[in-house]
Amino acid sequence: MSNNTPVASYDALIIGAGFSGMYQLHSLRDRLGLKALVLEAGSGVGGTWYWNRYPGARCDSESHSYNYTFSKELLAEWRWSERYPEQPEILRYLNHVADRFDLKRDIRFDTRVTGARYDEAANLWHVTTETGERYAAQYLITAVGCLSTANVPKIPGLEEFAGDWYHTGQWPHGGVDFTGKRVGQIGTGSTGIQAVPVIAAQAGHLTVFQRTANYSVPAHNAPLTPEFQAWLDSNREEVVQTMRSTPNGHPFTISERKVFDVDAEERERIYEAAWAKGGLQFRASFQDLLVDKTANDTAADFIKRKIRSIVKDPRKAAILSDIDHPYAAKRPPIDTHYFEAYNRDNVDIVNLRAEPIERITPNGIRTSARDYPLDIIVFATGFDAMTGPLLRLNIQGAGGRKLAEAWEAGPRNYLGLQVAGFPNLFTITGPGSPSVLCNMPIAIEQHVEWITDCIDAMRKRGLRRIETTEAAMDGWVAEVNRAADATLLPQAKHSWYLGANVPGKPRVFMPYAGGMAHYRRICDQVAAKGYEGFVLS
Ligand code: N01
Repeated sequence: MSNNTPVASYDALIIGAGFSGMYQLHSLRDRLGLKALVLEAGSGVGGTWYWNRYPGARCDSESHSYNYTFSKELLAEWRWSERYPEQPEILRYLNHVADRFDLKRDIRFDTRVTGARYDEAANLWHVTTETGERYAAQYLITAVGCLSTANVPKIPGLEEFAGDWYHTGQWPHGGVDFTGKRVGQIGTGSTGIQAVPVIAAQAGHLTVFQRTANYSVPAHNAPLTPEFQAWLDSNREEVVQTMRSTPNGHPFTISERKVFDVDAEERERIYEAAWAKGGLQFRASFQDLLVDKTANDTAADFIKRKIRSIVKDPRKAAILSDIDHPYAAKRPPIDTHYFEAYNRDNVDIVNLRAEPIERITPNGIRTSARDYPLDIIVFATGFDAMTGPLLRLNIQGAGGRKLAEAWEAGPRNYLGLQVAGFPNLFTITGPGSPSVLCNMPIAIEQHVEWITDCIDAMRKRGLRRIETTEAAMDGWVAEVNRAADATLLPQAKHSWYLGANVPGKPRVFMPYAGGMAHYRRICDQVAAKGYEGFVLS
């Protein structure tokens, strides 16, 4: 970057043009009248839905809940086609929103942020991009998502592989032709479980390399009927209210009954009905599934039995049902014929716990037991979640202190929104926020509206700087830990919630597990008390 490059000045810079960045732009520009700009690495809007174009990519939230709720007109005019929206349809929706609110004129595409530095004297954030552009603004708002930094494991030999390899989160826009190919897929998280049946239907042969067996519940995707749409049209307000009042931001409520309130026969009937209905609400069948291990065991046992009854080959069934963590302690996937795919002759599973990967050779994958010749390797290996997208921005706060240093032992912040020493920086869906434990658009809207209200309040009072304190961060970190420890979530030792999927990453439970509605109340109280825990000047 040349120091002669002119600096473009704004009131606020927003990084990322996904669900959060788009709404943040609309709020600051059209509600507060600020001069705001979004810097976006991709060539279009969409964030997650711009990059994740892998086979089978579909949202696990039901379509009628996976949209913005801030505009009644927008809610009324958009029609989803299926129970769970597919990636291209979500991307169409986000483009529709961008066009409807004329957002694209204030988004710089193909612009990857490579550095952000706070200038204390001027109370300005200086932002630089890969192509050497320079921007300055009073407020810097990251809208980079929680799962946008691909985790490609450092397996020796990858660079020598003679075939093609892809990470699901960086999928080629033109797609990948698997016809007749020998495909190896590493990873059986939500992504891998969506991809397997679609790849299997096209590939010559698919070998799935599984490190940790996973639960999954059928999605039962289907076209939305005119009857459902009519019901939705007349119950929209209620649906939105339900989403805003439930812990996970979904349009269904969690049952008040506990697992052992009913006898074994009744419990089985309830699980069968939830299985037949499908989707994430399986875990809402009882209120204590995520807090009582003995209660959770009943759901875990039910799903393991389902896996063994679906998968015909006892060897494959044993590998797939050998699950070592409580149900939903890792993000629970939902699927479209995932376990059924293993009944195909062209699909096999390798248990990496029994035969770990040793290296990648020019011809494929070598485990401790044998070589698997492959033409294509698909890495469905997830992300450097929550902290990864923020740390790669190279953020430096007051006194040149790097965010990477401040977070050396794991993320510390207040409400998931601000870090002491980094004034006027807001992190939408940062670590310590409910975000990934919630239906994302609901979590995002709350953050964006809170940040917008905060900036509005500051401007009305003639204030120019907001910064949280170490004490407020200590209190919030303790609250994040308390909330996590009240659940079974930390018991899944290898989950990305704990950063365990990335070697060397500090093991800290990152999302706030206290529930979205509770979190919203805390944030509202903080604002009502004049932004308690923040210093404003
Ligand atoms: O990633 P993951 P994901 N060797 O981290 C394995 C959201 N999402 O992309 O469990 C071998 O869950 C890893 O094994 P292990 C959702 O929030 C949403 O699937 O670490 N295997 C695991 O099996 C989700 O939770 C939707 O032992 C390795 C897999 O790769 C989040 O994104 C759809 C390995 C990674 O699973 C991330 O899901 C999809 C290695 N070195 C995703 N490294 C929708 O709602 C990793 N693995 C649409």
